[in-house]
Amino acid sequence: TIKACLFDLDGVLVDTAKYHYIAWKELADSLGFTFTEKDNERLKGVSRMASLDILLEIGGLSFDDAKKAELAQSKNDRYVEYITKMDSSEILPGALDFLKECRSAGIKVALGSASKNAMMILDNTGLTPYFDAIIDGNKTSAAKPDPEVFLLGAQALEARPEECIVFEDAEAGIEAAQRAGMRSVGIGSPETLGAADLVIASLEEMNTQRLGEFFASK
Ligand code: B16
Ligand code: MG
Repeated sequence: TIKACLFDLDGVLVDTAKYHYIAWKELADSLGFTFTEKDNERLKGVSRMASLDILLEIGGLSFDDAKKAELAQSKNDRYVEYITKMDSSEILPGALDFLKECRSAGIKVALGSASKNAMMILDNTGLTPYFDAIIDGNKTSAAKPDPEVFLLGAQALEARPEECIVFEDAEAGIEAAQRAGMRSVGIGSPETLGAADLVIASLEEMNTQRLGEFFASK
């Protein structure tokens, strides 16, 4: 049986990747190199400091830890300016209905995000009340593909890994789910998310009946 659904945030419930992109691009511009939307794909699901390392590698630059902390801070300040203005219109199609359905079907719901800004995004979009547990970048010490974020989610919901389904848009997130012993639904394209048990284009294609039917046969 399915007892819990664990959701990634960026790319699954909201599209904050575009704000991450603008903020990283502004940082790259200020450092004098180009950062493209394609480059930004490499940062999805990756923690803030690991993202900075990738960005600096693209720019061919290296800095000491103190300077890196300062750069990450300035990127985050810009990013927070954007997400402060988010509202419920930015919830991705199908996400709200599916969260509501999970709740009425008695399925527990947790967030499993790498973002340290997850709480602000959930509050601004009005999604906070739909979660029984919120595990974000402030509560974890290891980044995806480490399974920590999802194992903490399952623990908070008192569910066993085999009773959990993870919803993820990033390859590293699907790997994290697998390492946690959980089944997964990839949101995006089968080319990148082929390791997931099921891949759909968006949560618009999902409902609790389909979820139950698909995973009962697995
Ligand atoms: P922050 P998710 C991730 O969110 C983003 O996909 C990734 O691009 C970002 O670098 C990371 O959060 C950290 O975010 O700088 O706000 O702490 O997909 O795990 O919900
Ligand atoms: Mg994501």
